[in-house]
Amino acid sequence: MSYTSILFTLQDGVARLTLNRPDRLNSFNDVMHEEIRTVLGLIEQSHSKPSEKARVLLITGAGRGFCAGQDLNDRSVSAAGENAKPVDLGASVEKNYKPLITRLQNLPIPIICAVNGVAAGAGASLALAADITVAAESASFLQAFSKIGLIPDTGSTWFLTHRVGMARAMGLALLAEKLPASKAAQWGLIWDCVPDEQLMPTVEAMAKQFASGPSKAYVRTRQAMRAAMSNDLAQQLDVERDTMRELGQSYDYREGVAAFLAKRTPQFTGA
Ligand code: T3D
Repeated sequence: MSYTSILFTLQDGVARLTLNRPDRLNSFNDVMHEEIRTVLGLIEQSHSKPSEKARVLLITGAGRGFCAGQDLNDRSVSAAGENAKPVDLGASVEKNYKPLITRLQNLPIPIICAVNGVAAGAGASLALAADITVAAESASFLQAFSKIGLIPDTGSTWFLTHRVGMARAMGLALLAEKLPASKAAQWGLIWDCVPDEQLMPTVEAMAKQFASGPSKAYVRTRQAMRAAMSNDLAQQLDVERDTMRELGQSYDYREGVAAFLAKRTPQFTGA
């Protein structure tokens, strides 16, 4: 299948999605949203075909930016234009941005985001929606929304407050200053910041690890960690008990223990 706004491959369990509108810093337009929906569908369907099953999703951007959020050329209205019919941004969020994050969160595989350059607006939100976000040293995160009279969306109000606390989340949202990747890592907003030339080798090694790892344990880990954001300890201990009961029945658990005892590398299948 060929795409105009993204690149997509699925090989050896690794689904690679590259946002590909470099002249506009990979900002989102309707075509890009549609194409992303298509590939998320392919990833979801791949789970019914074990031979082509995606076991990790790696997202990055083409060119010097990661993603600059909504393409503002599609939002061009004169501030003074009395006759201009304003775009219903709520409808756009409902159609495009909300399902994007919901679907990513529900994918049954880990998601790695390689932030190769500036991540602004909904582009920053997309980067934060991954399970593991690694940024190049030259990259930055910008909650650009207040500069155009909006609030952080695409999950950013949630991701920011949960990851860096209210004081920093509020400062990022209201001041709309670029946060360098190194500071984002220091603050715990992302997993790591690496030298630019190390970005792709780092995430590719992680992707390989996930593609040959115990996939069921990964998906249950994502779910349990997210549940912990709203559960109390007693509820979370129940989540852990129930999940351990389930995973204790899995092939990968038996294989993991057998391999440990035999001092060999485990051959996980994701089953
Ligand atoms: O609308 C809805 O549906 C609701 C949902 C909204 C979600 C959102 O994401 S709202 C926020 C939208 N994004 C922004 O406000 C960010 C706008 N961009 C910037 O602030 C800056 O471009 C950056 C800080 C990201 C990067 O700055 P810099 O100096 O590195 O690059 P630049 O020169 O500004 O941009 C390079 C080119 O990309 C430039 O085009 P040109 O002059 O070379 O022809 C620029 O216009 C274009 N570009 C960058 N961001 C966007 C964009 N074009 C359209 N839309 C963009 N968002």
